[in-house]
Amino acid sequence: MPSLPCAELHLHIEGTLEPELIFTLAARNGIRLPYADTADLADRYAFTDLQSFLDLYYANMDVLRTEADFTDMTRAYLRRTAAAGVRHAEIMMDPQAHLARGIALETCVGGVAAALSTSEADYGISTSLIAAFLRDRPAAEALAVLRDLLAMEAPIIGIGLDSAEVGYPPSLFAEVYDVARAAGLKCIAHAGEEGPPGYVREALDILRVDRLDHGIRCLEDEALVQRLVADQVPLTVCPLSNVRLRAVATLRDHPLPAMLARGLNVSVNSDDPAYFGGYVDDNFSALRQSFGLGVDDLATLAANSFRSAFISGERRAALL
Ligand code: ES4
Ligand code: ZN
Repeated sequence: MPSLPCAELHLHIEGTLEPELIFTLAARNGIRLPYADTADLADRYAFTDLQSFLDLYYANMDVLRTEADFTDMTRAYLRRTAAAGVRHAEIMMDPQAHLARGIALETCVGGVAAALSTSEADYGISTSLIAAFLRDRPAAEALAVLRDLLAMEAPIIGIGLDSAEVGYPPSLFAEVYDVARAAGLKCIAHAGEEGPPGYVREALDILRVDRLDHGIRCLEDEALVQRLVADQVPLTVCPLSNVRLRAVATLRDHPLPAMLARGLNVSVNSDDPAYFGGYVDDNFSALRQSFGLGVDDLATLAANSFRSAFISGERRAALL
């Protein structure tokens, strides 16, 4: 089956670190890993919820030390996702996770941005960068990092909000989003992954997001669904992620077909492909297998990804 051309809008670059690259970077940086080999590491990818994944995700990032490490990770993702059919990617990174380990913003942002700056020439993929803030750390820290990113004129087009959701409602980050919006940045946030529909409402009403990551729990609130449909708010859905983190029991239980049927603006994305069983093409294959999605639904999902991307009309026309 040929890959479906699409845009990837929900992707954590640190979640693309494959076991092989983790071992390569550890060796390069003289780091001893607590795993015997890549198979031993991969055996630990049996997650029970979001936090059980995040613990491993943050631990494995420790192999990222130099600007070249960030560049190599990003280039590996671009190479793989080009084969998946991705023509445009809006890539999130977690600066605070690196700052907390003593890695400078210039190193982590500069390393990822270096790979993105030549993505079109190297891989035929247009790209942009989104700085995500960790909602389980203080909002004051997020605000300080945002101000640093603005001061250094980091090449970001927007901000996101990720990490442990329950107990950390969007409203905590109102000021961060106000500053970002005033600076001309797009506003995106994870909401309704593990958190309740009320968090989706807060992301809309208080953070005034342009796009929502996940949002699947919106279905528990009919009035909220109607609002999301009316406004065509983009929802970046990640089916294999939801299965691996047990937001849904099995892929057959995934609400994506129901969301499509309701007329929600949903796209298919890979989230943390190295951890969740695959890239965008793998997500589409699994959806085809579980639901037998027809060409109309697949075309809608691809079209939704392009119309929900933060790109010029000119670039969109070239992609369609
Ligand atoms: C994440 Cl799946 C997911 N949810 C929330 N935060 C994240 N960071 C990386 N992957
Ligand atoms: Zn995510």
